[in-house]
Formats: sequence, structure tokens, C-alpha cells
Amino acid sequence: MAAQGSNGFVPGFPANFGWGVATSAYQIEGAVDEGGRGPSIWDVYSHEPGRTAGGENADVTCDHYHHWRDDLDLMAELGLSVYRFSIAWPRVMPTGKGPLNEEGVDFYSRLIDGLLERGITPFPTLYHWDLPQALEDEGGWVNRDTAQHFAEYAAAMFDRLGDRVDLWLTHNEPWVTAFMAYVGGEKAPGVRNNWPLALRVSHHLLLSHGLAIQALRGSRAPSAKIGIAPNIHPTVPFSDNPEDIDAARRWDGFQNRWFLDPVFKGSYPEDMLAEYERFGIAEAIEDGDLTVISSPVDVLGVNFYHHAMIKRDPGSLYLGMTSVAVQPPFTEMGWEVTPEALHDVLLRLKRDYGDVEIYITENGAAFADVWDGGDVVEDPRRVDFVSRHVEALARAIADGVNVKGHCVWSLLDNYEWEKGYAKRFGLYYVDYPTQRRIPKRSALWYRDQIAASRAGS
Ligand code: IFM
Repeated sequence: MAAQGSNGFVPGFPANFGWGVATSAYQIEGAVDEGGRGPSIWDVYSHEPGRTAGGENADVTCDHYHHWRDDLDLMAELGLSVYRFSIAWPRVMPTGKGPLNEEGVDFYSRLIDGLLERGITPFPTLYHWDLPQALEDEGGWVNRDTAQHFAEYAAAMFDRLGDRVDLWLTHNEPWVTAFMAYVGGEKAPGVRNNWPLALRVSHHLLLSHGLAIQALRGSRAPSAKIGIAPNIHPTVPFSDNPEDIDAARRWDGFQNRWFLDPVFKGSYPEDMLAEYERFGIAEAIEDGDLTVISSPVDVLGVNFYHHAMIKRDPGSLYLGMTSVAVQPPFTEMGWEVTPEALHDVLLRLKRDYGDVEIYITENGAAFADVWDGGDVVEDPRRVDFVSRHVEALARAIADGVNVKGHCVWSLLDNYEWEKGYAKRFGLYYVDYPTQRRIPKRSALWYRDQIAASRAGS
């Protein structure tokens, strides 16, 4: 077991390991009406009564659009080598298609230059849930044409930013975009219990991913690396009751294999295809789609928060299954802390999907952090969370998994979607009224971990 070294830091990472943080555009940028940006589905959804906690929206959030230089300085102070951010499609293409909004492109172009000046590798994600509302008005991800529009938007980004970006992601957590938005109804556009639409959306997201890869290969930077970042939740049955054991298998199919199998194997899992037959999934899949979807990726992004303990629950919208948290301590999201599951799932990914380069593209926890006006916010539970996951990662590397980097979610406290601002995930505390950023102890731990790792200790 790779324990922390005598200096309190975790050894075992290669010198060029990608230490990073992750953010997303809608959650941190603000400036929703500035620079020619068009509205996204989240602008509309978050302003609808009753959709979000306290009616909160991200009109301003961390105001990163105006504070980006300072935020890059924070990253440099931590010694980061990678920054995973997302490009807001409606900022660069206000209606989702047609001409580029140059002011929006300039924003990301300057951000990328700023990162490179600070020695930080830019790692953009093309889609982190903020679909241009104009495309939603034409059916959004339910409409197959959106996949084509996404590929055109992706091609434009490869063309304009690809001279300086070597590492891309297509989608963040497509399971959330499909199933939390069209079955759970908690994410924009907030449709509830519509399995036929959710499945269609999942297929169109995957199709758009494959089309974007093909666009990259035909671009001016064909050898840049690209992948996708699903949220991976290794499942465990709640009990040894055969119904719970079967539910854990099905949830694994629903959440993990439904996205990984088509990308890596060119086929949907048979058990889930059979389960989804009644929702008309076969009609959404056209000849050749799976060849497009399985266009080779260079990297796999793994968003890892916790395992999923699954029990049969006939009343659940999710195919009669529920994910439950039983073992305290829980994070502010009500999630269990399960670093061992990160180690184990990385080995499983290698076994089932091959020796692809892996980045942990999100890993972090929300706690009820309190700023007392001092220079540092004490967050011992996050230090514990991050350090234990970093240890698990070191063990996976020692066991032969090709892990290239780790991005803490998130640099800053930010807008946690329908849950608003109460869930603080940042390494930096954000005092929203003043936009002051205050380092948490976990930021300092991560900084020192990075330095110790680079020093070879
Ligand atoms: O804030 C989100 C992020 O947008 C996607 N992954 C999970 C995070 C925490 O819930």
C-alpha cells in the first residue's frame, strides 16, 4: 500500500505527472450577457421558478470572466501543470451554429496564452452542459442534427485554438446530460421520466463525440490528443440479495458500460440494449453510428467522486434501482468517501478497455467550509479526501495503470448547478460579495504535494 511519505506527501508519481484542477464555464465565468455570448439552456433553466436551490443562477458566480488573470496566478502559485476548463459553446457561437463570435473566441485564446505563459497545459472540454438555447429550441440533444452542429463547433475550436492546445475532451459526464436531464429532471432542460428521449440524447452525445474526433483528425492539429470524460461510478450491491446483486450489474450497465463500451468496443452492452428495447433505442441508432462513436480516443477522462452502492428500489425512476450512501462520513453532497474504489476501478478500466492514457479529470468533495476572515480556511476533511485519493492513484500507477494526471474539482467554490452556491468544492474559498479568493488548507496541501512530487520525494 502506497502510504504517505515521512514528509506527509504521497510518493510514486512520475516527474511529468499532470497535477491540475478542473472547472467549467457556466459554473465560474458569469458575464452571461457580455462579449456577445448567447443564452444557454442553463441561463433559461436557472431562471425558471423552482428549478434551483434558492432560485440561484450563475449570472455572476465567480466572475472568472473578469478575474481570469488572477485565477491563473492562483494556479501558478499552486505549481499546477494542467488546467481543465470548458469552453462555453454559446460564448463562441451564440446560437450554436453559424459564424463565430470573435470576442468569445478571444476570451479563450487569451486564457490559453495566459496558461502557456505560466507553464500550464490547457485542457479544454468542449461541452460541459451549457447548450446554446437556440439549439434547444430546435430540440436540443434529442435532435440528431445537434450532433452535427457540435462537430462543426468543435472543428472551429480546433481551427482557432488547435495551434496551442494539444489535449482536448469532448463531453463532460454524458450520463448526466442524458439521464439526470431527461429522467431525474434535475439538470437543464429538466425533463422528467422520459426514457425514450434520454436514450436518444445519450446516443446523440456519443455520436457527436465521434464526429468531433473525426473533425480533429481532419484539422490543422490532427495529432492532438482527445477523449471523453464520463463520470465513472464502480457499483457495489447493497446486500447479497440476488436482486441487489443484479441491480448493481444493471446500474453498471446504465452508468458506466453504456458510455464506455461504444467508445472503446464499438458496441452497446447487450444486456442494456435488451433492457432498453422497450424505449425504442434501436430506432435512434443508424448504420455506421457505432463506427463513428468508436473513432479511436487518445485519452480517457475519469470523473471520480465515489462508488455507487446499489439496491433494488421498485419506486425509483432509474429502472427500479437506487444508489444509496450508507457509510459515514458523508460529504455535503451526501456522498460516501471511497478512495479504494478509485484504485480498483482504474484497474478494471485497464482490464476491460485497454491501456489508454487516463486523466482523473475530476475528483473532489464539498464541505461546509467557513471563512473566519483569516488568511487560510481550514478544511481538514478535504485534505483527508484529496490525499487519500492521491494515495489510491499512486497505488494504481504502481499496479500498472497509465494515469497521466489528476485534476481536483475544483479550483474555486462555484455554482453547483441546481444546488446553487451552498456546496463548496473549491481549493479556494470564494467570498462571493467581494469576489475575494482565500486559500483553503487543501490548496496548500496540494501545492506542497506537487512540489514534493516534483522534487522526487
Ligand atoms: O460540479 C460538478 C461538475 O460540473 C461535474 N461533475 C461533478 C461536479 C460536482 O457535483
